[in-house]
Amino acid sequence: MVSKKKKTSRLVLILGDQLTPEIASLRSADPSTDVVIMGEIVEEATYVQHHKKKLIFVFSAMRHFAEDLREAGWSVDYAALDGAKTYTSFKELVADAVDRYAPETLTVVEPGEWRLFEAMKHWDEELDCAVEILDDERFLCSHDEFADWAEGRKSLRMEYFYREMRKKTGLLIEDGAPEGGKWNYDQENRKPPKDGLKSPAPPRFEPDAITRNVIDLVEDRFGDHFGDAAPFWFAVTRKDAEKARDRFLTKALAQFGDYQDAMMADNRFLFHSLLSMYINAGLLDPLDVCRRAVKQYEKGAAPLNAVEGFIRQIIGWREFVRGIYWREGPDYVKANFFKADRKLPDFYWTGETDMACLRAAIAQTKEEAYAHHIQRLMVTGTFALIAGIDPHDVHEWYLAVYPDAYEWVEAPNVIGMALFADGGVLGSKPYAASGAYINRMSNYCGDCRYSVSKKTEDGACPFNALYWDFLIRNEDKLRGNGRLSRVYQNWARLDKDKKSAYRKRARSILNKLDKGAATDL
Ligand code: FAD
Ligand code: DLZ
Ligand code: SF4
Repeated sequence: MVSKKKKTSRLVLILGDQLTPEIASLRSADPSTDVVIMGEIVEEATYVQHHKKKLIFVFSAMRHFAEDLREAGWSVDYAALDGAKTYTSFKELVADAVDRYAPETLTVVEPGEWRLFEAMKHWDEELDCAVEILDDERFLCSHDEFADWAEGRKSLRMEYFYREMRKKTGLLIEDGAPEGGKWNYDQENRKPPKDGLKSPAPPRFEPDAITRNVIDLVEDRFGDHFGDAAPFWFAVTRKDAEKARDRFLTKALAQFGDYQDAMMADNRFLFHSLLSMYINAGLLDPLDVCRRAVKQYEKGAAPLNAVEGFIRQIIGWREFVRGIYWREGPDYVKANFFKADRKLPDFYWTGETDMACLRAAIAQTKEEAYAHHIQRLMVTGTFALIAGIDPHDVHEWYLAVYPDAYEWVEAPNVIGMALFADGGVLGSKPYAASGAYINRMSNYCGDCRYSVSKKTEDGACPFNALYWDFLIRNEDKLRGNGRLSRVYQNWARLDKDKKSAYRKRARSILNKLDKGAATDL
C-alpha cells in the first residue's frame, strides 16, 4: 500500500476482469500523474463460493497485471488479501484511496454485473470526488447498439444478431455475403465421439512465485470453497494466455467444429479452446482471437465449419448474451418461469452420484474448473431443468464453479439457455432431453449404473422419465410453443399405462432427490 502522497488528479480503479492495458479507463489516464488502484476484495471472493482455481486465477492474474502496469510506468496501489490492509467491499477500497490521494476524479470501466453497477452508481454521492463510469469498449456491440438492434423485434434470436456482427466485423464475409454461401455451418458440427479419439492436450503453465503465494493464500483463507486448488496450470499472464491461444489455433481449431458437441469420459477437453477465462478477464482480445482463427481458414489450416463455428461463439453468442443480460435488468437472475423450487442436489458439489454423465461433468469441474458447453448445457443444465431445480440455486452454482463465470455471461446461459427460466427471452424452447441425446453424443452411458435404453423400470436412466415428466408438468406453459408440438404429439400417442409408468418413475426419482438421495434413484 502506498502512503499518502501528492494530490493526484485521477484514480483509476481496475477490476479483476479488466486486465487489459488498452482498457478505456487507462487510456483516459496519465501514468505520470494518475494512480491505478486494484484490490482483492473479501465480498468479491465470497459472494458465491468460487472454485479455488477461479480465485487463484483471478488473484494471480491481477497481481501479474499490476506488475506489468508498474513496469509500464504506472503507480499501482494494490491491496492484497494477505497485505497490510484488506477491504470488505470495493466501496471501502475506493473511499480509502480517495481519502489518501484526494483525486478530482475516480475513473472506472463499467463492471460486468448489475450487483456492482448498482453500487457504483451511488459512489458519486458517497465519495468526495467525481466518479466517471466508462463504457466497456472491449465488446463489439455497445448497449445502445444492442438496444437499436432489439428495438421492435418480437423475439431476439442470436442467429440474426450474429449476422449483423459478421457484417460489422467483416469476418468470413466476401463481397457482402457469407463465406461459402451460408451464415452457419452448425449442421456439420454435431459429430459423436469416436472410440479412441485423441486431441492435443492443453498447455500447462507452471506456477511462478506470485502464483504459488496466491495458492497458499487461497488454501489458507478459502480452503472450504469448492474445487481442487492443485494442480494449478492456467495461464495468469497475457504472454501465457497468448501461448494458449496459439496452441488452440494451430493444434485444435481444425477439429473444433466436428467434435464441438461431443463428450468423452476419457477426454475432458477434446478440441475446445479453453480460452473463455482469458478472454473474459481481459487477457485476450476477443476480436483478435477471431481474426487469427479466420487467418487459419484463409491459410487452409482449418476448415470453414470449424472457423465459422468458433467465431459464432464469440462474436455471436458471447456478445448476444451480454446484450440480453444488460437489457433484462438486475431481476433477470430471479426469473423462474416454471416456478421450480427443488433444492440443488448435494451431488452438484460432491460429484457423488451414480449417473455417469453427471459424475464425469462434476468431477472435471471440481478438478479442472472446466466443462465445455455441451456438458454445461445438456448434462448439468438439462438435469437441473427436468428435475425442477430452483434456477437461482443453479445460477449460483455455475457462477461459483467456472473461472470464466461473471454474471453478464453466466446468467443468460444458465437462466435463459439451460433452464428457460426467462420464459423464452434468450431461446425459443427449453433444451429438455432424454438420455438418448447424451448416449448419442458421449461415451458416458456404457459405464453407467443406469440403463439408457430402459424407460420406466427401476434402473432406467433418470433422464428418460424426468424428460417426459417435465414436459407434462409444465404443459400449460409449453403447449403453445410450436417448436414442441411434435413432442406433445408423441406423448399423446403413448398408451395410458406407459404414460402413467413414466410419471410414476419420475415421482419416485424426484421423491428420492428430495430426501437427499444421490444414488439408487
Ligand atoms: P470453446 O468451446 O472453445 O468456445 C470458444 C469461445 O466461445 C469460448 O472461449 C467463449 O469465449 C465463447 N463462447 C462459447 N459459447 C458461449 C456462450 N454460450 N456464451 C458466451 N460465450 C461463449 N461461458 C462463459 O464465458 N462464462 C460462463 O459463466 C458460462 N456459463 C455457462 C453456463 C451454461 C449453463 C452454459 C450452457 C454455457 C456457459 N458458458 C459460459 C458458455 C460456454 O459453455 C463457455 O464459454 C465454454 O464452455 C468455455 O470453454 P472454451 O473456452 O473451451 O470454449
Ligand atoms: C471474480 C472476482 C473475484 C473472485 N475477486 C475479485 C477481487 O478480489 N477484486 C476484483 O477487482 N475483482 C474480483 N473479481 C472480479 C469481479 O467480481 C468482477 O470484476 C465484477 O464482478 C464485475 O464483473
Ligand atoms: Fe447419464 Fe442416463 Fe447415460 Fe447414465 S444412462 S450416463 S444417467 S444419460
